[in-house]
Amino acid sequence: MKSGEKCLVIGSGISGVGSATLLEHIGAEVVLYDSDEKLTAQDIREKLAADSRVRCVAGTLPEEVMNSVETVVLSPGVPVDIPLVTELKAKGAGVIGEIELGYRQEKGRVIAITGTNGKTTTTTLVGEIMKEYFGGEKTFVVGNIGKPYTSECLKTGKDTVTVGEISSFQLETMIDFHPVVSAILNITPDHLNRHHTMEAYVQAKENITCNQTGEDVCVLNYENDYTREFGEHCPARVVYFSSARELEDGYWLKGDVIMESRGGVPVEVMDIHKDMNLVGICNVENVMAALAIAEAMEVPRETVLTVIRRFRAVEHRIEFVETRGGVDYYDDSKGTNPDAAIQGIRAMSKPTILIGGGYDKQSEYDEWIESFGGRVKWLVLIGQTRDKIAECARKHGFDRIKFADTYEECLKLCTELAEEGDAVLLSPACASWGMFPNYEVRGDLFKEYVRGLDS
Ligand code: UMA
Repeated sequence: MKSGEKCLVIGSGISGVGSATLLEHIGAEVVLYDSDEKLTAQDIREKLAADSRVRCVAGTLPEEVMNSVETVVLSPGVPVDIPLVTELKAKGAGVIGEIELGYRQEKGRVIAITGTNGKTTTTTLVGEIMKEYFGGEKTFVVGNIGKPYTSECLKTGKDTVTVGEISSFQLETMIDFHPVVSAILNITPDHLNRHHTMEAYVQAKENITCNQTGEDVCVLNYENDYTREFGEHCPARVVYFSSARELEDGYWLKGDVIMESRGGVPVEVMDIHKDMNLVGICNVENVMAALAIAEAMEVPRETVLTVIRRFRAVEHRIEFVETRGGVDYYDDSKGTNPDAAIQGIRAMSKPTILIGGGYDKQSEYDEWIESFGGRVKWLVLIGQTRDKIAECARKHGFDRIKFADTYEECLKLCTELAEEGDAVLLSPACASWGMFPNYEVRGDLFKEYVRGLDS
């Protein structure tokens, strides 16, 4: 990126603001653009520092900007194949994503974690491990987790470690991005409205290793067909983990104990009940991935175990909220696709009133409904997908379904339906968009409602 380079940042969310601010700092001539017709240039300007000289544009992009742009930086929510981007490319502009832009200023080592599910928990845990060993001021946790890379990258140095949660949206636009350790936790259908085909989604995930070599490490799940097969042609040295079988090399689960094998020699690492506070097999997999990543970063095992022992659930991920009137309430608002929501259901041990439905990502709900396995007492549906889910549930012989028009009505209905000894689980299998700005707001409102109930 040279000084004076004409850059266009598309999207004025947190990634766009981070990118525009970074680009201005490094001397580029920046336009921050948002296609949302409801925004004004002034709305965008207010998101930037008062002394920022970034030019803000909302609605339609002027022809003169279109013709002069040299580099386009896409926010993760901006699809790479929209007409605007195609046209800019045809005019000769280079297109990168926000993570790639951040990486170009990176001076230290990078750990990058992706996967359909588990990436926030694993990234948070790995971040805690790195902070414990390398120090809080030397560790940066960025990416899809909610902290734009571009807002942290200038603080990095030779001895820092950046831990990135990287989504498939962010992986579509990588060029130089090169983590020393990467992980693909699992790949199951998600975001197909954006990627169009499963092949394209898998390709985006695998892109996390696009610049890795045999000197780097890639941690993969042996129990997921896509990631296991990818291990056979992955450019990095592969370390597998498995929750279902013994591995000659890698991390695996033997009863309640996580084992590590090297050259067929197994050693006990930790007990999944005594040494961790997280529930569900998905979290055992996340912990195994974190163990493998930490090993690749040469963090002493005792330090890793100390952090795992004190680590608690990430907010909105099968998070226990309160017991009210003998009913346990769990917030799994992060269950934004069927596969994540299956993990939520599996973690329940009581009859469960389940809240489902939301934004339509063109997911299939069959496996989710099949995972109910007698645990779901009532399914309360909200949002755009409610009819599609109800139809799918009935097809699978499940008809204990209620509909709610508003979130408030839904929460009240759950409390009415729940009896002492039951659980209420918010794990919608859908994104929150359309009803809420994000899954955090959906989860926070749930928790606020529960905490306001009589105990
Ligand atoms: N916009 C345009 N043109 C478009 C599309 C969007 O101008 O064609 C504008 C919108 O009007 C809006 C802005 O872009 O003003 C939003 O940009 P964004 O959607 O990229 O949102 P950010 O606030 O920058 O947040 C993004 C990630 N959002 C998405 O991937 C949708 C955040 O992940 C991430 O935390 C953040 O960058 C920091 O890296 C959220 C997410 O939902 C949590 N991720 C998906 C998921 O986890 O399933 C992938």
